[in-house]
Amino acid sequence: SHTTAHPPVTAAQLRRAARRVLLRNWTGASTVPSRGLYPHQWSWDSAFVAIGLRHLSAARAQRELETLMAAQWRDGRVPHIVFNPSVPLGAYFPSPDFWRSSTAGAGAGAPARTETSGIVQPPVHALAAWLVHRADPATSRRRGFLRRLYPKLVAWHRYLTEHRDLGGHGLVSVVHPWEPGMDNSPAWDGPLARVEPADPDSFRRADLAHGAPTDRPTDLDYARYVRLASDYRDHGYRDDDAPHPFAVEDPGVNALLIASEHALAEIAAEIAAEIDSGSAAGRAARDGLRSAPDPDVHRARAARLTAALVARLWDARAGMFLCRDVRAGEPGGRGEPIRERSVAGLVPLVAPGLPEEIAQTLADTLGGAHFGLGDTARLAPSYDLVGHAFDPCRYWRGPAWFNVNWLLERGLREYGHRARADALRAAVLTHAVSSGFAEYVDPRTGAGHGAREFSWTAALTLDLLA
Ligand code: 9WN
Repeated sequence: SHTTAHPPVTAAQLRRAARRVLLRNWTGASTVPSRGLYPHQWSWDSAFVAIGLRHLSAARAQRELETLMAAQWRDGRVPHIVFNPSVPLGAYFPSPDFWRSSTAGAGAGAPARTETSGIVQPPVHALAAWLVHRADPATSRRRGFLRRLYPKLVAWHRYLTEHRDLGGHGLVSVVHPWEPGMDNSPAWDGPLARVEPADPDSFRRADLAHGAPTDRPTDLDYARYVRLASDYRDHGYRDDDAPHPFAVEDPGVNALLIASEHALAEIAAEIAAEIDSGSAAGRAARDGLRSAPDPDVHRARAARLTAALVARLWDARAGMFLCRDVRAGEPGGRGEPIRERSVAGLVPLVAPGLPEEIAQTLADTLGGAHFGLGDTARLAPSYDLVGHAFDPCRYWRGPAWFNVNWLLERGLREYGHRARADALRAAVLTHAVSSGFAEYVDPRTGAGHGAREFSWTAALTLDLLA
Protein backbone atom coordinates (compact mmCIF):
# COMPACT_ATOMS: atom_id res chain seq x y z
CA SER A 1 0.00 0.00 0.00
CA HIS A 2 1.04 3.55 -0.61
CA THR A 3 0.54 6.85 1.16
CA THR A 4 1.72 10.25 0.08
CA ALA A 5 4.77 11.32 2.07
CA HIS A 6 3.61 14.89 2.59
CA PRO A 7 -0.10 15.03 2.04
CA PRO A 8 -1.41 18.49 1.26
CA VAL A 9 -3.38 19.66 4.25
CA THR A 10 -5.19 22.90 3.60
CA ALA A 11 -8.42 22.91 1.64
CA ALA A 12 -6.76 25.05 -1.02
CA GLN A 13 -3.90 22.57 -1.45
CA LEU A 14 -6.30 19.66 -1.54
CA ARG A 15 -8.39 21.42 -4.17
CA ARG A 16 -5.31 22.09 -6.27
CA ALA A 17 -4.18 18.46 -6.05
CA ALA A 18 -7.62 17.18 -7.06
CA ARG A 19 -7.80 19.65 -9.91
CA ARG A 20 -4.40 18.48 -11.19
CA VAL A 21 -5.68 14.90 -11.38
CA LEU A 22 -8.73 15.92 -13.39
CA LEU A 23 -6.71 18.07 -15.78
CA ARG A 24 -4.28 15.22 -16.36
CA ASN A 25 -7.02 12.71 -17.02
CA TRP A 26 -8.94 14.96 -19.43
CA THR A 27 -8.52 13.85 -23.05
CA GLY A 28 -10.09 16.82 -24.86
CA ALA A 29 -13.72 15.71 -24.83
CA SER A 30 -14.00 13.49 -21.76
CA THR A 31 -12.05 12.10 -18.82
CA VAL A 32 -10.41 8.68 -18.42
CA PRO A 33 -10.95 7.05 -15.00
CA SER A 34 -7.22 6.31 -14.83
CA ARG A 35 -4.49 6.92 -17.42
CA GLY A 36 -3.03 3.42 -17.09
CA LEU A 37 -5.75 1.00 -16.02
CA TYR A 38 -8.83 2.51 -17.71
CA PRO A 39 -7.77 4.54 -20.78
CA HIS A 40 -11.27 5.04 -22.28
CA GLN A 41 -14.50 6.74 -21.19
CA TRP A 42 -16.66 4.92 -18.63
CA SER A 43 -20.32 5.68 -18.13
CA TRP A 44 -20.87 6.12 -14.40
CA ASP A 45 -17.34 7.43 -13.94
CA SER A 46 -18.18 10.28 -16.31
CA ALA A 47 -21.25 11.17 -14.28
CA PHE A 48 -19.22 11.40 -11.06
CA VAL A 49 -16.41 13.23 -12.85
CA ALA A 50 -18.88 15.81 -14.21
CA ILE A 51 -20.14 16.42 -10.66
CA GLY A 52 -16.59 17.45 -9.71
CA LEU A 53 -15.65 19.16 -12.97
CA ARG A 54 -18.56 21.56 -12.59
CA HIS A 55 -16.54 23.34 -9.94
CA LEU A 56 -13.66 23.89 -12.38
CA SER A 57 -15.46 24.53 -15.65
CA ALA A 58 -19.20 24.24 -16.24
CA ALA A 59 -18.67 23.93 -19.99
CA ARG A 60 -16.19 21.09 -19.53
CA ALA A 61 -18.53 19.25 -17.17
CA GLN A 62 -21.33 19.57 -19.71
CA ARG A 63 -19.03 18.35 -22.45
CA GLU A 64 -18.13 15.25 -20.40
CA LEU A 65 -21.78 14.18 -20.31
CA GLU A 66 -22.46 15.22 -23.90
CA THR A 67 -19.57 13.09 -25.17
CA LEU A 68 -20.93 10.07 -23.34
CA MET A 69 -24.50 10.61 -24.51
CA ALA A 70 -23.30 11.03 -28.12
CA ALA A 71 -22.46 7.30 -28.01
CA GLN A 72 -25.98 6.34 -26.94
CA TRP A 73 -27.57 3.52 -28.91
CA ARG A 74 -30.83 3.97 -30.83
CA ASP A 75 -32.62 1.70 -28.35
CA GLY A 76 -31.69 4.21 -25.62
CA ARG A 77 -28.89 2.26 -23.96
CA VAL A 78 -25.87 4.21 -22.78
CA PRO A 79 -22.84 1.92 -23.17
CA HIS A 80 -20.61 1.37 -20.17
CA ILE A 81 -17.45 2.12 -22.18
CA VAL A 82 -16.92 4.52 -25.08
CA PHE A 83 -13.62 3.55 -26.69
CA ASN A 84 -10.94 6.02 -27.64
CA PRO A 85 -9.80 4.93 -31.14
CA SER A 86 -6.27 6.25 -30.60
CA VAL A 87 -5.57 3.89 -27.67
CA PRO A 88 -3.86 0.59 -28.67
CA LEU A 89 -6.16 -2.47 -28.50
CA GLY A 90 -3.96 -4.23 -25.95
CA ALA A 91 -4.20 -1.41 -23.40
CA TYR A 92 -7.51 -2.58 -21.97
CA PHE A 93 -9.42 -5.84 -22.04
CA PRO A 94 -12.08 -6.33 -23.35
CA SER A 95 -11.19 -4.08 -26.27
CA PRO A 96 -13.39 -2.93 -29.19
CA ASP A 97 -12.54 -6.04 -31.24
CA PHE A 98 -14.17 -8.10 -28.48
CA TRP A 99 -17.40 -6.04 -28.17
CA ARG A 100 -17.70 -5.28 -31.93
CA SER A 101 -20.58 -2.94 -31.19
CA SER A 102 -20.77 -1.22 -34.58
CA THR A 103 -21.42 -4.56 -36.29
CA ALA A 104 -22.81 -6.94 -33.66
CA GLY A 105 -24.91 -4.17 -32.11
CA ALA A 106 -26.17 -2.65 -35.36
CA GLY A 107 -29.62 -4.20 -34.94
CA ALA A 108 -29.96 -2.66 -31.48
CA GLY A 109 -28.89 0.71 -32.85
CA ALA A 110 -25.24 0.92 -31.82
CA PRO A 111 -23.47 3.91 -33.37
CA ALA A 112 -21.76 3.15 -36.68
CA ARG A 113 -18.65 5.27 -36.17
CA THR A 114 -17.92 4.97 -32.46
CA GLU A 115 -16.92 1.69 -30.81
CA THR A 116 -18.50 1.00 -27.44
CA SER A 117 -19.25 -1.89 -25.12
CA GLY A 118 -22.76 -3.36 -25.24
CA ILE A 119 -23.65 -3.41 -21.55
CA VAL A 120 -24.60 -0.54 -19.25
CA GLN A 121 -23.70 0.98 -15.89
CA PRO A 122 -25.78 2.65 -13.14
CA PRO A 123 -27.89 5.60 -14.36
CA VAL A 124 -26.34 8.47 -12.39
CA HIS A 125 -26.40 10.73 -15.44
CA ALA A 126 -29.59 12.73 -14.96
CA LEU A 127 -28.57 13.47 -11.38
CA ALA A 128 -25.16 14.60 -12.66
CA ALA A 129 -26.74 16.70 -15.44
CA TRP A 130 -28.95 18.49 -12.94
CA LEU A 131 -26.05 19.19 -10.55
CA VAL A 132 -23.92 20.41 -13.47
CA HIS A 133 -26.68 22.74 -14.61
CA ARG A 134 -27.12 24.20 -11.15
CA ALA A 135 -23.43 25.06 -10.88
CA ASP A 136 -23.78 27.60 -13.69
CA PRO A 137 -27.34 27.96 -15.04
CA ALA A 138 -26.42 30.83 -17.38
CA THR A 139 -23.77 28.84 -19.27
CA SER A 140 -26.06 25.84 -19.29
CA ARG A 141 -28.95 27.81 -20.81
CA ARG A 142 -26.73 29.53 -23.34
CA ARG A 143 -25.36 26.18 -24.51
CA GLY A 144 -28.80 24.56 -24.51
CA PHE A 145 -27.34 21.90 -22.25
CA LEU A 146 -30.47 20.55 -20.56
CA ARG A 147 -32.73 20.91 -23.55
CA ARG A 148 -30.37 18.86 -25.72
CA LEU A 149 -29.67 16.24 -23.06
CA TYR A 150 -33.20 15.80 -21.72
CA PRO A 151 -34.64 13.63 -24.55
CA LYS A 152 -31.55 11.41 -24.41
CA LEU A 153 -31.84 10.94 -20.67
CA VAL A 154 -35.52 10.10 -21.03
CA ALA A 155 -34.68 7.50 -23.71
CA TRP A 156 -31.95 6.07 -21.47
CA HIS A 157 -34.36 5.55 -18.57
CA ARG A 158 -36.93 4.14 -20.96
CA TYR A 159 -34.40 1.55 -22.16
CA LEU A 160 -33.85 0.43 -18.58
CA THR A 161 -37.50 0.27 -17.57
CA GLU A 162 -38.80 -1.24 -20.80
CA HIS A 163 -36.03 -3.62 -21.91
CA ARG A 164 -34.57 -4.55 -18.56
CA ASP A 165 -37.52 -5.38 -16.35
CA LEU A 166 -36.58 -9.05 -16.53
CA GLY A 167 -38.25 -9.91 -13.22
CA GLY A 168 -41.52 -8.39 -14.38
CA HIS A 169 -42.12 -6.42 -11.17
CA GLY A 170 -41.14 -2.92 -12.20
CA LEU A 171 -37.42 -2.99 -11.34
CA VAL A 172 -34.36 -2.95 -13.58
CA SER A 173 -32.20 -6.09 -13.81
CA VAL A 174 -28.49 -6.11 -14.56
CA VAL A 175 -27.30 -8.87 -16.88
CA HIS A 176 -23.56 -8.75 -16.23
CA PRO A 177 -21.51 -8.13 -13.03
CA TRP A 178 -19.87 -5.14 -14.73
CA GLU A 179 -23.26 -3.42 -15.06
CA PRO A 180 -23.85 -2.49 -11.40
CA GLY A 181 -20.23 -1.26 -11.38
CA MET A 182 -19.30 -3.55 -8.47
CA ASP A 183 -17.69 -6.26 -10.55
CA ASN A 184 -16.73 -8.99 -8.10
CA SER A 185 -19.13 -8.30 -5.23
CA PRO A 186 -19.76 -11.47 -3.18
CA ALA A 187 -23.43 -10.89 -4.03
CA TRP A 188 -22.70 -12.18 -7.55
CA ASP A 189 -20.99 -15.41 -6.44
CA GLY A 190 -24.26 -17.36 -6.35
CA PRO A 191 -25.76 -16.30 -9.68
CA LEU A 192 -22.31 -16.39 -11.37
CA ALA A 193 -21.71 -19.98 -10.27
CA ARG A 194 -24.31 -21.03 -12.86
CA VAL A 195 -22.30 -19.43 -15.69
CA GLU A 196 -19.96 -21.69 -17.66
CA PRO A 197 -16.50 -20.03 -17.64
CA ALA A 198 -14.97 -19.20 -21.04
CA ASP A 199 -11.79 -21.00 -22.07
CA PRO A 200 -8.96 -19.17 -20.22
CA ASP A 201 -6.83 -19.32 -23.38
CA SER A 202 -9.45 -17.45 -25.40
CA PHE A 203 -8.65 -14.03 -23.84
CA ARG A 204 -5.89 -12.05 -22.21
CA ARG A 205 -6.41 -9.75 -19.24
CA ALA A 206 -4.73 -6.35 -19.38
CA ASP A 207 -5.54 -5.19 -15.83
CA LEU A 208 -2.81 -7.21 -14.12
CA ALA A 209 -0.18 -5.05 -15.80
CA HIS A 210 -1.40 -2.17 -13.60
CA GLY A 211 -2.55 -3.73 -10.36
CA ALA A 212 -1.73 -6.41 -7.81
CA PRO A 213 -3.57 -9.68 -8.54
CA THR A 214 -4.71 -9.74 -4.89
CA ASP A 215 -6.48 -6.40 -5.43
CA ARG A 216 -8.33 -7.51 -8.58
CA PRO A 217 -10.97 -10.09 -9.58
CA THR A 218 -9.72 -13.65 -10.15
CA ASP A 219 -9.09 -15.38 -13.49
CA LEU A 220 -12.17 -17.50 -12.89
CA ASP A 221 -14.27 -14.34 -12.40
CA TYR A 222 -12.93 -13.02 -15.71
CA ALA A 223 -13.69 -16.27 -17.53
CA ARG A 224 -17.31 -15.87 -16.48
CA TYR A 225 -17.42 -12.15 -17.35
CA VAL A 226 -16.15 -13.05 -20.81
CA ARG A 227 -18.72 -15.80 -21.31
CA LEU A 228 -21.65 -13.54 -20.38
CA ALA A 229 -20.45 -10.66 -22.53
CA SER A 230 -19.67 -12.73 -25.61
CA ASP A 231 -22.99 -14.58 -25.42
CA TYR A 232 -24.84 -11.24 -25.21
CA ARG A 233 -22.83 -9.96 -28.18
CA ASP A 234 -23.53 -13.09 -30.20
CA HIS A 235 -27.20 -12.44 -29.51
CA GLY A 236 -26.89 -9.00 -31.11
CA TYR A 237 -27.14 -7.32 -27.69
CA ARG A 238 -30.90 -7.83 -27.88
CA ASP A 239 -32.82 -8.16 -24.63
CA ASP A 240 -36.28 -9.27 -25.73
CA ASP A 241 -35.55 -12.91 -26.51
CA ALA A 242 -32.15 -13.14 -24.74
CA PRO A 243 -31.57 -15.97 -22.26
CA HIS A 244 -29.75 -13.64 -19.81
CA PRO A 245 -28.58 -16.42 -17.47
CA PHE A 246 -27.34 -13.75 -15.05
CA ALA A 247 -30.21 -11.45 -14.09
CA VAL A 248 -30.12 -9.59 -10.80
CA GLU A 249 -32.18 -6.74 -9.35
CA ASP A 250 -29.61 -4.52 -7.67
CA PRO A 251 -30.74 -1.95 -5.11
CA GLY A 252 -27.88 0.42 -6.04
CA VAL A 253 -28.78 0.56 -9.73
CA ASN A 254 -32.49 0.95 -9.01
CA ALA A 255 -31.93 3.60 -6.33
CA LEU A 256 -29.75 5.64 -8.68
CA LEU A 257 -32.49 5.39 -11.29
CA ILE A 258 -34.94 6.75 -8.71
CA ALA A 259 -32.60 9.61 -7.78
CA SER A 260 -32.11 10.35 -11.48
CA GLU A 261 -35.85 10.25 -12.16
CA HIS A 262 -36.28 12.90 -9.44
CA ALA A 263 -33.53 14.89 -11.16
CA LEU A 264 -35.40 14.54 -14.48
CA ALA A 265 -38.42 16.09 -12.77
CA GLU A 266 -36.27 19.10 -11.84
CA ILE A 267 -34.84 19.25 -15.34
CA ALA A 268 -38.31 19.05 -16.90
CA ALA A 269 -39.54 21.90 -14.67
CA GLU A 270 -36.51 24.00 -15.61
CA ILE A 271 -37.07 23.46 -19.36
CA ALA A 272 -40.80 24.14 -19.00
CA ALA A 273 -39.98 27.42 -17.23
CA GLU A 274 -37.59 28.37 -20.05
CA ILE A 275 -40.33 27.69 -22.59
CA ASP A 276 -42.82 29.77 -20.58
CA SER A 277 -40.41 32.67 -20.36
CA GLY A 278 -40.58 33.06 -24.15
CA SER A 279 -36.81 33.69 -24.32
CA ALA A 280 -34.70 32.63 -27.28
CA ALA A 281 -33.52 29.59 -25.30
CA GLY A 282 -37.12 28.81 -24.46
CA ARG A 283 -38.21 28.99 -28.10
CA ALA A 284 -35.35 26.70 -29.09
CA ALA A 285 -36.36 24.28 -26.35
CA ARG A 286 -39.98 24.25 -27.51
CA ASP A 287 -38.99 23.66 -31.14
CA GLY A 288 -36.58 20.86 -30.27
CA LEU A 289 -38.97 18.76 -28.18
CA ARG A 290 -41.95 16.71 -29.26
CA SER A 291 -43.98 17.68 -26.20
CA ALA A 292 -43.52 19.99 -23.23
CA PRO A 293 -41.60 18.25 -20.45
CA ASP A 294 -43.83 17.35 -17.52
CA PRO A 295 -42.22 17.01 -14.07
CA ASP A 296 -45.18 15.04 -12.74
CA VAL A 297 -44.54 12.18 -15.16
CA HIS A 298 -41.06 11.77 -13.65
CA ARG A 299 -42.27 12.10 -10.07
CA ALA A 300 -44.87 9.42 -10.70
CA ARG A 301 -42.21 7.12 -12.19
CA ALA A 302 -39.91 7.71 -9.23
CA ALA A 303 -42.75 6.85 -6.85
CA ARG A 304 -43.56 3.63 -8.73
CA LEU A 305 -39.91 2.57 -8.75
CA THR A 306 -39.60 3.34 -5.04
CA ALA A 307 -42.65 1.22 -4.23
CA ALA A 308 -41.21 -1.67 -6.30
CA LEU A 309 -37.79 -1.30 -4.66
CA VAL A 310 -39.30 -1.57 -1.20
CA ALA A 311 -41.67 -4.40 -2.12
CA ARG A 312 -39.05 -6.50 -3.89
CA LEU A 313 -35.72 -5.79 -2.20
CA TRP A 314 -36.27 -4.50 1.34
CA ASP A 315 -35.27 -6.99 4.03
CA ALA A 316 -36.36 -5.82 7.47
CA ARG A 317 -34.38 -8.52 9.27
CA ALA A 318 -31.13 -7.55 7.56
CA GLY A 319 -31.97 -3.86 8.07
CA MET A 320 -31.08 -3.13 4.46
CA PHE A 321 -31.96 -3.83 0.85
CA LEU A 322 -30.76 -7.12 -0.65
CA CYS A 323 -30.09 -7.97 -4.29
CA ARG A 324 -32.54 -10.39 -5.85
CA ASP A 325 -31.45 -13.23 -8.11
CA VAL A 326 -34.20 -13.24 -10.75
CA ARG A 327 -33.10 -16.64 -12.10
CA ALA A 328 -33.06 -18.52 -8.76
CA GLY A 329 -35.88 -20.74 -7.57
CA GLU A 330 -38.78 -21.88 -9.71
CA PRO A 331 -38.55 -21.05 -13.41
CA GLY A 332 -40.82 -18.04 -13.96
CA GLY A 333 -41.11 -17.53 -10.19
CA ARG A 334 -40.31 -14.49 -8.08
CA GLY A 335 -36.58 -15.16 -7.86
CA GLU A 336 -34.77 -15.22 -4.52
CA PRO A 337 -33.03 -12.67 -2.30
CA ILE A 338 -29.24 -12.93 -2.24
CA ARG A 339 -28.23 -13.18 1.40
CA GLU A 340 -25.02 -11.16 1.21
CA ARG A 341 -24.60 -7.69 2.65
CA SER A 342 -23.30 -5.56 -0.21
CA VAL A 343 -23.06 -1.81 0.27
CA ALA A 344 -25.37 -1.57 -2.75
CA GLY A 345 -28.10 -2.34 -0.23
CA LEU A 346 -27.42 0.95 1.57
CA VAL A 347 -27.14 3.11 -1.55
CA PRO A 348 -30.94 3.71 -1.60
CA LEU A 349 -30.27 6.32 1.12
CA VAL A 350 -29.51 8.60 -1.82
CA ALA A 351 -33.05 8.21 -3.19
CA PRO A 352 -35.47 10.90 -2.01
CA GLY A 353 -38.88 9.73 -0.85
CA LEU A 354 -38.03 6.55 1.05
CA PRO A 355 -40.37 5.63 3.90
CA GLU A 356 -38.98 7.39 6.99
CA GLU A 357 -38.51 4.15 8.94
CA ILE A 358 -36.49 2.54 6.16
CA ALA A 359 -34.21 5.57 5.84
CA GLN A 360 -33.62 5.49 9.59
CA THR A 361 -32.85 1.75 9.56
CA LEU A 362 -30.37 2.20 6.69
CA ALA A 363 -28.51 4.91 8.62
CA ASP A 364 -28.40 2.62 11.68
CA THR A 365 -27.12 -0.32 9.62
CA LEU A 366 -24.37 1.86 8.17
CA GLY A 367 -23.07 2.49 11.69
CA GLY A 368 -23.68 -1.09 12.93
CA ALA A 369 -21.36 -4.11 13.10
CA HIS A 370 -21.59 -5.03 9.39
CA PHE A 371 -20.50 -1.67 7.95
CA GLY A 372 -18.93 -0.11 11.05
CA LEU A 373 -18.95 3.48 9.83
CA GLY A 374 -17.52 5.78 12.48
CA ASP A 375 -16.46 2.76 14.51
CA THR A 376 -14.42 -0.12 13.05
CA ALA A 377 -14.45 1.39 9.55
CA ARG A 378 -13.16 4.80 8.49
CA LEU A 379 -15.16 4.68 5.26
CA ALA A 380 -18.10 2.44 4.41
CA PRO A 381 -16.80 -0.90 3.06
CA SER A 382 -18.19 -2.36 -0.16
CA TYR A 383 -19.12 -5.54 1.69
CA ASP A 384 -19.96 -6.78 5.20
CA LEU A 385 -16.91 -6.37 7.51
CA VAL A 386 -17.82 -9.60 9.30
CA GLY A 387 -19.11 -11.46 6.22
CA HIS A 388 -17.59 -14.80 5.22
CA ALA A 389 -16.19 -13.37 1.96
CA PHE A 390 -14.80 -10.10 3.37
CA ASP A 391 -11.41 -9.18 1.93
CA PRO A 392 -10.07 -5.69 2.75
CA CYS A 393 -8.00 -5.49 -0.47
CA ARG A 394 -9.87 -7.22 -3.22
CA TYR A 395 -11.84 -4.69 -5.23
CA TRP A 396 -15.57 -4.90 -4.45
CA ARG A 397 -15.25 -7.60 -1.77
CA GLY A 398 -14.52 -5.22 1.09
CA PRO A 399 -12.54 -2.10 0.13
CA ALA A 400 -14.17 1.31 0.49
CA TRP A 401 -14.87 3.25 -2.70
CA PHE A 402 -15.14 7.01 -2.90
CA ASN A 403 -18.16 7.21 -5.19
CA VAL A 404 -20.18 4.98 -2.88
CA ASN A 405 -19.15 6.99 0.16
CA TRP A 406 -20.06 10.22 -1.64
CA LEU A 407 -23.53 8.78 -2.31
CA LEU A 408 -23.91 7.76 1.33
CA GLU A 409 -22.77 11.19 2.50
CA ARG A 410 -25.44 12.75 0.31
CA GLY A 411 -28.05 10.31 1.60
CA LEU A 412 -27.21 10.92 5.27
CA ARG A 413 -27.50 14.66 4.67
CA GLU A 414 -30.74 14.24 2.73
CA TYR A 415 -32.34 12.34 5.60
CA GLY A 416 -31.22 14.78 8.28
CA HIS A 417 -28.18 13.03 9.79
CA ARG A 418 -26.05 16.11 9.58
CA ALA A 419 -23.35 15.26 12.10
CA ARG A 420 -22.79 11.83 10.54
CA ALA A 421 -22.70 13.33 7.06
CA ASP A 422 -20.11 15.87 8.23
CA ALA A 423 -17.98 13.12 9.76
CA LEU A 424 -18.15 11.03 6.60
CA ARG A 425 -17.29 14.04 4.48
CA ALA A 426 -14.18 14.67 6.59
CA ALA A 427 -13.17 11.00 6.36
CA VAL A 428 -13.56 10.97 2.57
CA LEU A 429 -11.34 14.05 2.23
CA THR A 430 -8.70 12.68 4.62
CA HIS A 431 -8.40 9.33 2.88
CA ALA A 432 -8.65 10.69 -0.64
CA VAL A 433 -5.56 12.77 -0.06
CA SER A 434 -3.60 10.34 2.09
CA SER A 435 -4.06 7.62 -0.52
CA GLY A 436 -3.05 9.80 -3.48
CA PHE A 437 -6.66 9.74 -4.81
CA ALA A 438 -6.74 5.95 -4.79
CA GLU A 439 -9.33 3.91 -6.62
CA TYR A 440 -10.24 2.17 -3.33
CA VAL A 441 -8.89 1.84 0.21
CA ASP A 442 -8.85 -0.64 3.06
CA PRO A 443 -11.96 0.45 4.98
CA ARG A 444 -10.36 -0.17 8.38
CA THR A 445 -6.99 1.54 7.86
CA GLY A 446 -7.49 3.78 4.85
CA ALA A 447 -4.47 2.23 3.07
CA GLY A 448 -4.74 2.80 -0.70
CA HIS A 449 -5.28 0.06 -3.28
CA GLY A 450 -5.76 -0.13 -7.05
CA ALA A 451 -5.05 2.83 -9.30
CA ARG A 452 -3.88 6.23 -7.97
CA GLU A 453 -4.92 9.63 -9.33
CA PHE A 454 -8.27 8.01 -9.95
CA SER A 455 -10.67 10.49 -11.53
CA TRP A 456 -13.86 10.09 -9.53
CA THR A 457 -11.91 10.15 -6.26
CA ALA A 458 -10.48 13.54 -7.24
CA ALA A 459 -13.79 14.80 -8.67
CA LEU A 460 -15.86 13.93 -5.63
CA THR A 461 -13.18 15.41 -3.36
CA LEU A 462 -13.63 18.68 -5.24
CA ASP A 463 -17.37 18.42 -4.86
CA LEU A 464 -17.20 17.87 -1.12
CA LEU A 465 -14.83 20.82 -0.79
CA ALA A 466 -17.17 23.18 -2.64
C1 9WN B 1 -15.12 -2.88 -15.87
C2 9WN B 1 -13.83 2.28 -14.45
C3 9WN B 1 -14.54 1.05 -13.96
C4 9WN B 1 -15.63 1.38 -12.92
C5 9WN B 1 -16.18 0.12 -12.24
C6 9WN B 1 -15.01 -0.68 -11.70
C7 9WN B 1 -14.03 -1.02 -12.82
C8 9WN B 1 -14.05 -2.20 -15.01
C9 9WN B 1 -12.85 -3.12 -14.89
O1 9WN B 1 -13.55 0.16 -13.42
O2 9WN B 1 -14.66 -1.87 -13.75
O3 9WN B 1 -16.13 -1.97 -16.18
O4 9WN B 1 -12.14 -3.28 -15.90
O5 9WN B 1 -12.59 -3.64 -13.80
O6 9WN B 1 -15.46 -1.85 -11.07
O7 9WN B 1 -17.08 0.48 -11.23
O8 9WN B 1 -16.67 2.06 -13.53
O9 9WN B 1 -13.37 3.03 -13.37
